[in-house]
Amino acid sequence: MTGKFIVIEGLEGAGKTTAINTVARILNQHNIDDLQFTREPGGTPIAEALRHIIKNGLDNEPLTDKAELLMLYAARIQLIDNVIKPALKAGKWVIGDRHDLSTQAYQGGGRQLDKAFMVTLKEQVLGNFKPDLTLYLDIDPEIGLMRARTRGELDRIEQQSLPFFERIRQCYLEIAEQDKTIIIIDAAKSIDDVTKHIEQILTKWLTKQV
Ligand code: T5A
Repeated sequence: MTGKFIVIEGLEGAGKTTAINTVARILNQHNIDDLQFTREPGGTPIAEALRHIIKNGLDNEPLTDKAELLMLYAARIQLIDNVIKPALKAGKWVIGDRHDLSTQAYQGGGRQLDKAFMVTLKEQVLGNFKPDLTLYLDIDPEIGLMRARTRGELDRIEQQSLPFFERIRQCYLEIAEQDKTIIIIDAAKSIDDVTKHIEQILTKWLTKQV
């Protein structure tokens, strides 16, 4: 039996780290213990090197929006082919900290890259590969960035303006409304309430998988 791919999505400071721990705990309670954790961009040596450039830049050379997009897909396909697909094939369940929905929201909505180019690129790189379930933690970017700031300095992307993050949120919501595999979680609520909502959603979803 192949495993399933569950992804946690959301703006910076939405609470993805806590949500990932909650998902893992619930899977364990359902005797699903063989878990593979991934993060994007990243998760393989090459993908982690690309992550470093995407988040921090390199030697003050301007990173163009298109180059950023291509690096994200290069990192993603390294991760899919070398980690995610082999894990799923071996029956592991994969819990992803971000996946392609981030690209649609950040590079499509935030950077406003050409839609036709993005559609073609996605089709060419990913084909029909997609998560079985995505939990999108919806947060007002002002609140999310405030939470993220408590962690320390903001990286290259986190330093963008508020309208950039508002466009990203809008894009996340628009895509989520059209895709039944994406569930919206109100991440402005307390950690306890968010955790309870995730428990509820995931438990219900798991009963449909067996
Ligand atoms: N990116 C990524 C793209 O542009 N395109 C892509 O295709 C991909 C894959 C990745 C960056 O790359 C961009 C997006 C990102 O800018 P990252 O570090 O993986 O960077 O992602 P971040 O979103 O930056 O990670 P964060 O750690 O900021 O977000 P989290 O994980 O959602 O936040 P978390 O869980 O650490 O929470 C932050 C703080 O808030 C508190 C936590 O305790 C923590 O202190 N918190 C709450 N406080 C109150 N109430 C709640 N409900 C709370 N939930 C958490």
